[in-house]
Amino acid sequence: MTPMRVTLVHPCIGRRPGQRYIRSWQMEPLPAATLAGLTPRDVDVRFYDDRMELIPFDERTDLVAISVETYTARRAYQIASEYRRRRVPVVMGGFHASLCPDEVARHAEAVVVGEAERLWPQVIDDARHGTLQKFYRATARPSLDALRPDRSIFRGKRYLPIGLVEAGRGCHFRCEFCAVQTVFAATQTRRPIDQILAELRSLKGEKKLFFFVDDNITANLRDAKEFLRALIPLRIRWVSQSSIDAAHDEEFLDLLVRSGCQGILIGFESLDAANLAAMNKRFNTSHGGFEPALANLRRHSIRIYGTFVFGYDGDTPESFAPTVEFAERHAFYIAAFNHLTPFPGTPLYLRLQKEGRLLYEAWWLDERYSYNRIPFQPGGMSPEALQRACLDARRRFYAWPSILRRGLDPVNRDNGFMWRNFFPINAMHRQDVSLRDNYPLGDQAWQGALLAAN
Ligand code: B12
Repeated sequence: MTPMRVTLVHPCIGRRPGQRYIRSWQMEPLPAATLAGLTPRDVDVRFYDDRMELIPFDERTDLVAISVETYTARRAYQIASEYRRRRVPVVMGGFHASLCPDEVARHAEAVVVGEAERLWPQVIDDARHGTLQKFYRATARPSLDALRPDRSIFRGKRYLPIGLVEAGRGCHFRCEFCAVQTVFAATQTRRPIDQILAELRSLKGEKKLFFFVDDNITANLRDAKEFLRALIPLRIRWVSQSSIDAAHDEEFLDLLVRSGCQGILIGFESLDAANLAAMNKRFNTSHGGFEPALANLRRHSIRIYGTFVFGYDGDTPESFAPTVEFAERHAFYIAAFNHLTPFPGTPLYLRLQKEGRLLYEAWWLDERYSYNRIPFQPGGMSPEALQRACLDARRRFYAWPSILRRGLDPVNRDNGFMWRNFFPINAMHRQDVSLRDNYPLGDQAWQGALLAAN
């Protein structure tokens, strides 16, 4: 008997007609490896990454599983239509499926709402018996003990040589705009340390840098410290994401250095205290705020990926220049200057909807919408002015003189590996500024109407 075959698909955001997808930031997608690891051994698993290869829609398969984020929803629905035309059932999961299950259900035979760990074996079993249900809902957060990502699906594909590893999932903060707090109800789960260490050891030979994809590696500082202590003997290099409040803890800072931390992504979001209060992110200003925290991180040679968001009501055209100056003065390794994005289901989305400030019914599906457009009415400027000012901020930060100045800063030169990579990484971001601007959501060359699921 031919074994059951499941085809996993990681969609891209979209595509301009006749052009390949943007080549930057192509890292191994963990959701696919996680699902592959949860799939029974007797199932034949295929994997296609829409960002870098053509999906062979005519290849035989019994079930297609697509991971959907809000930005990739349009493209995911196009892919689902292709399979539906060939009568292959499609199951969708991921952040967007968890935020908008009813919308996703119109494009998928089955929707997994929430984490897959406890639900995926059931989905496979039901698909095997032709009894797929419409919804599979996680009723509680699953333990991460059984997580065994199967990275063999990535063989032969050209990804950045970075090892993406989960140490934990979720964050305890309730920032108004964040999809993570919405999906995980502001809770965090963690993997047993010995399992993370075993995974890291198995990858150490092939990966020069690890990225712990945790939403906030310091969501529980005591557990984070225990994890960092256990990391020290491995002698790896790693980066992750953290809230800034941890940068006031000397023991934590010391453990960061000893465990091989090279850089931390920190969501500064805004220099304006009223904006931070509106986003429910007042903790950013605890212990004297950004300056002492950044001085501490610098003293320990921790590089910073600073992220900022513009469009809260306290922002005006005058908010941008001081923010870019701040990022340059502190010589951030890289930085993001994003517009505020109302992801469906978040408290921010619900508030803007109530205030009548959403400019599209569902921006992620709207043909008029493209990457970087502002989907809501800001308080302190027009949507167009906000879009332009974000673009200008990126252009300024990634202008060559700024790259050079930041690259020569002692904190960025402190480690040979990170310094060698500073210029290619900044050059990639510089190129991305224009490549991603107004990028289409969905493949523009895709023809026809989307086929709805039953
Ligand atoms: C790593 C990461 C990235 C990496 C991507 C690396 C790569 N592989 O190429 C980088 C840095 C490039 C990145 C970029 C962006 N990201 Co990002 N990223 C993450 C992060 C931190 C971790 C993702 C991850 O691997 N998680 C581990 C996996 C195993 O967990 P998971 O995805 O939740 O999957 C579980 C379930 O959702 C479910 N599941 C997932 N897919 C499927 C599919 C099926 C069929 C089933 C059954 C179940 C299922 O099962 C899994 C196991 O339980 C998440 C936050 C997060 N907690 O997930 C944000 C996150 C996914 N990113 C987000 C965003 C917005 C972006 C950007 C758009 C940012 C920007 N403005 O440019 C870009 C572009 C994204 C794109 N699609 O091109 C948002 C998405 C929100 C949303 N509503 O969709 C998130 C949730 C962060 C946030 N705070 O809101 N990102």
